[in-house]
Amino acid sequence: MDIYKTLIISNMQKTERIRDQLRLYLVTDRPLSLGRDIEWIVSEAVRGGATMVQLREKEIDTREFIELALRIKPILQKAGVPLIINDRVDVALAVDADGVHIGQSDMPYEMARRLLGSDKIIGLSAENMEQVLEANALDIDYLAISPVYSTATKTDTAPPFGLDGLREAVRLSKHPTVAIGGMNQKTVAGVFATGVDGIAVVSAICSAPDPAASSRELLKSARL
Ligand code: TZP
Ligand code: MG
Repeated sequence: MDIYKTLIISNMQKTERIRDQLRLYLVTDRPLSLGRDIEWIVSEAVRGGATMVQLREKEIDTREFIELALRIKPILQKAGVPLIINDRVDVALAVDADGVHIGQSDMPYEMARRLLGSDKIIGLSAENMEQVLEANALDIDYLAISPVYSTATKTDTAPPFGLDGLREAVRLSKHPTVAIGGMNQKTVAGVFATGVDGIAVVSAICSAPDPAASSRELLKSARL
């Protein structure tokens, strides 16, 4: 087989793998974890079926962030769940994470790709339909539609897409998609009915009394 065919097939395999991995995407949040360790939240979520994990740390030092990521990495490796670092390409490189998630005001996609290489996962947030379309020109691995619903977890967001907006974004995007903002037991069935590949969840897992059970319940409700 020629090299181009091989490359196209391996790209398609990566895309299909990421669609599966997006299904239940835990995004960590220290203040919302009710004093419990991030390691414990992550282990429990994975035990309950979480398929991807993003470490999102806005307050801690670089050193602490790296040490946390190095403690989380073996937990996820054992479970075959990718470790994604929010914003910090330097931290992702330092710990050899599986990828990064960047927002519209973080490092530009092309720079992140140049630093991380073609094998790593790079996810981007789109906050409006124009950004959904712009992302079609980029070789990102997934697109987060942000936010779908307004949420107390992050209040400085763009206006929410809502379900109709999410459905349109999924239709317009050529990338695997994940919905973020207000994903919980009540919203998950309607959200998956739009055709989105997954949900990115903060409070419904991090603040749940039993993060493993909550993860399991979310996946159960996601079954169409
Ligand atoms: N980005 C857009 S909304 C959001 C982030 C990080 C927070 C989502 O939190 P929750 O608790 O799942 O609604
Ligand atoms: Mg960011």
